Amino acid sequence: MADASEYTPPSVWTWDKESGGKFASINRPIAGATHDKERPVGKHPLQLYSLATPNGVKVTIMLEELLALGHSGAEYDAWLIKIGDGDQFGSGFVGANPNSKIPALMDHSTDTPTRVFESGAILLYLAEKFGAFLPTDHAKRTECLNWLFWQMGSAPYLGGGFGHFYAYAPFKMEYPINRFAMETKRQLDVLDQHLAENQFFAGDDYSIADMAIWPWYGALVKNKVYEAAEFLETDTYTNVNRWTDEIAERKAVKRGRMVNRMGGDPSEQLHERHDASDFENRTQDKLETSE
Ligand SMILES: N[C@@H](CCC(=O)N[C@@H](CS)C(=O)NCC(=O)O)C(=O)O
Repeated sequence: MADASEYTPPSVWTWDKESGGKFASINRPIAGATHDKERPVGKHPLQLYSLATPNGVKVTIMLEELLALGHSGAEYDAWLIKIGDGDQFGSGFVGANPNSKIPALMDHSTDTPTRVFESGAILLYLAEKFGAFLPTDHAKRTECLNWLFWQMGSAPYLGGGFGHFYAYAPFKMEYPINRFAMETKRQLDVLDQHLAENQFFAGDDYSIADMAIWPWYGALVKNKVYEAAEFLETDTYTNVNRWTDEIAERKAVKRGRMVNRMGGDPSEQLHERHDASDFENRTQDKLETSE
């Protein structure tokens, strides 16, 4: 591949399947299904099709938080979508999310099943359905939504920008790494300054805004994504670290992180979740020793 500085764009872009980078094999310039595959449906009202990336974890944390509050209608089946294998391009998944990205939710408790895609829309849908983790006071609700939408708009600069060029691109390029490191540090400072004055993003109460932001920025400051904690000096964002630690201690967060997880400690990987008892009986360490 040519050095980045030598590239002159042609007059018409063409699809270079060998462009390199960690996710090159699943990137396509066209939408839609590549193969027929039915969407599995389990016994619960909510059917989640996902993987434990930061966007996936937002939703499993919310579902476990709702169940911890006693909302039995939030019982769910979580089906594994292996994005590295192209499961998101199966016809059933595309029916739930035409954008072919996890997470996607189907609510079978409505007259006809309701599809919900985009993690922020899923969090909002569940918060409204169960009347939880979204303030009812209009000003506080607005502040919660401010931060929810901040996350949806900002994280692509962290993941698709900084994370891609720092950790996944086939070679290191100073220009994009500088540009997105600058933006990522600016975002961390936005969060840090807000958390200096507030326990949580919407004020005193933990909400869907925290559930959206924590899997991305909490993971970044604790060096769980991109191995960039030293490079970005994430320990200097003391308020973000305080908030990250506090949320990590929640039981529902610990459970939510495990669902659809394919890597790390086998005792923290629950590939699919179809019953609350799966956390005790069906983590990978248990399945491997029973084989
Ligand atoms: N804005 C979307 C982003 C979802 C997203 O980027 N999902 C990634 C995993 S974190 C994915 O499914 N990638 C597969 C692909 O791009 O083909 C959301 O928040 O739901």
